[in-house]
Amino acid sequence: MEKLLRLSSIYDIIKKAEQCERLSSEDGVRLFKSNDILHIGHVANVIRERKNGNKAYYITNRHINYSNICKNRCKFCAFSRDKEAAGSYEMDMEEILEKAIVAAEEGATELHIVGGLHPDLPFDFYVKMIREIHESCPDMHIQAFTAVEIEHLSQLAKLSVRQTLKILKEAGLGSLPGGGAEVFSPRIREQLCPEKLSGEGWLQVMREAHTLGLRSNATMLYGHVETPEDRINHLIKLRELQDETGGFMSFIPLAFHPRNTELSNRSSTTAMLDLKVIAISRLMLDNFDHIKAFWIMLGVKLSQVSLGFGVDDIDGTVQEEKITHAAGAETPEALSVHEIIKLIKEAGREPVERDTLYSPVKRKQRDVVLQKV
Ligand code: V47
Ligand code: SF4
Repeated sequence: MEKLLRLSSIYDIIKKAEQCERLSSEDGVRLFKSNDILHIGHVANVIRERKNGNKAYYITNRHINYSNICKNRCKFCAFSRDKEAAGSYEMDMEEILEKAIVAAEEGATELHIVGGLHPDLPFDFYVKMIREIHESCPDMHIQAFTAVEIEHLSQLAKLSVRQTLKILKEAGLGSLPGGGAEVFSPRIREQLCPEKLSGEGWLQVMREAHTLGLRSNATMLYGHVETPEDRINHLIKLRELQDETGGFMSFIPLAFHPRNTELSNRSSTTAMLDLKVIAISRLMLDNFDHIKAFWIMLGVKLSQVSLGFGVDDIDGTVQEEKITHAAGAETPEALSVHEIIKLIKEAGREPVERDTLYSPVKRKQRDVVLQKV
């Protein structure tokens, strides 16, 4: 291996990463331009094992996409609809609460709640949603609203982002998911999602959340029109904010699904790109504890393989995710805990059920057997 590695054009970068030296943007771009996936993956795996040992995390969770009505028109999104358009929907409070209660009864520890930027639901609706779920399911962690939604809510409430976050936190919000980050490059945002909160705006919402004690995830949507340089700049911005706040829990690379979007002429990501993005993210984000494979987007099989390429978390049972499925994802709607455990064990890893904040969940054996999801 060492002999082969010496012949590799990225030998110096692999050695740097192995010695825990921080990689520069030039290093990152060179890694993307290399096809030496086995050496990149190997060193990402070394770092992953130093951070997480042999553990592979999963969570029992449920997604609630409360509405697909959105005033933005991101070109990569197949989920959103105008209010009057065919296929638009919004769940009422009763429906949302029922989904939350059923999820709690079925053993979920987390609800992942996101939706479009609805033009006329009032701020009170969102606060009430969090409060009522929190009151009905006090043990459930509510991870809700991307930074983009938070900014939208602050405009509805005519309050600062900080004040908006404080009110939501008091109502029971536990943490923020990592969506809406896309790629921070202003050039790409102008091209794909000009109405969306800017990259700097996204980072500022996360900064505010972290300083209020609300932790969050981070994402990057890749495989559309971005360049390796755009990806690396994105990762470096995340790394800088993490140095400042330490508030990010995990990073989730999101593979673009083109079907039913304005970019439907583009092809889906390849396994080579998916594994490179995962492994290079693990190497660049030296201050992130966790790299998560969202199996819904990555596919179940590649998610399993990714456990040897830098990933230590394969998300969870998910249930009823609509955003990727609207864009043609062929993955199932949900995986059972038993299926997730089998995937992890077959990859030679030790499955650990975690809660949102990465504490292990202890269940009685009987409860695991009875778990419906
Ligand atoms: O913000 C939209 C992306 C995100 C498409 O925090 C698309 O744990 C692929 O952020 N193809 C929402 N992606 C999902 C998300 C997420 C998912 C799982 C876990 C977590 C977490 C966060 O999905 C959006 C956008 O970046 N997206 N359209 C598409 N066609
Ligand atoms: Fe709206 Fe989010 Fe879809 Fe953009 S990605 S159109 S903000 S739902």
